[in-house]
Amino acid sequence: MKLALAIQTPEVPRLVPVALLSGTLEEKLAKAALWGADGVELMTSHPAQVDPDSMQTLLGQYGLQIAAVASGAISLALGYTLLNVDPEISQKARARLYELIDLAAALHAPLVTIGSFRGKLVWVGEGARDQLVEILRQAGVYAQARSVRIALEALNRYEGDIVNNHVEGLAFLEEVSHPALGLLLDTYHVNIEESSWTEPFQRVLQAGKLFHVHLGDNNRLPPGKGLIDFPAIVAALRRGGYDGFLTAELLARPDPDTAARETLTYMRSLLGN
Ligand code: LER
Ligand code: MN
Repeated sequence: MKLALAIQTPEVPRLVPVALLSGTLEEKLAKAALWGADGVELMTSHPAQVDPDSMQTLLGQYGLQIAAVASGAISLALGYTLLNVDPEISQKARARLYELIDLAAALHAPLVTIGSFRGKLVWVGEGARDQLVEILRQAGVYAQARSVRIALEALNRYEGDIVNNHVEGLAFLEEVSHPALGLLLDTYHVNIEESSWTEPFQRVLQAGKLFHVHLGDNNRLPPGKGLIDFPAIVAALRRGGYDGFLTAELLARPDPDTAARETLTYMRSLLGN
């Protein structure tokens, strides 16, 4: 298992509350490498503005991999969501999703993540679920042709109204029925919606659908600062053969650098590497 930090790219017009590390992009990457991360997860709002060549050069300079290209900054900073009351905004979000996939392909990143960027069923009403199924199936076809996968995040009930937990996630994936689609489990959301620390990870791994993991304690502080049983979760991931990334995506408290450092120190001690 590899450790990554979620960071926002320079063009995002406002601070993303769960993005880590301070400074310029290069300073962020230097700190990530210095403090022992294997990679970064890029939160971008304008994927077409990110130059993949200079990004790859910088990453290579610091020996970092890309864990994922994330969509959260698009909904947060621009209000674009795949499901939206305004069909024009939905269309813009869809175009952005294809740009995220293009960027992931250009960077050889394994996946694109979709959390709050999906929007809400309640905003659209009748037909919304089928609409999302169709959007994701078509995006899956586009992604697969570019060797990119899409990880749909199980989001807590206060942030989403479709796929709140792993059972709903696996059922939704059956509807989408495309191999490029899988699940992202975020320990912060698991804490709110699930009844076991280990079962969600075990079940999704058994289904071959655990594409990605986000880390944050129950209070969204670094792992080890709250109540979540991270040793049990890491053991379950190990037993299930998970060899992907664990990305820290948590509140920048007391500041974005300390939160990143504390996460890496604690998680390295758990992983024993
Ligand atoms: C938001 O709570 C979250 O976990 C992100 O990964 C999705 O936008
Ligand atoms: Mn998350």
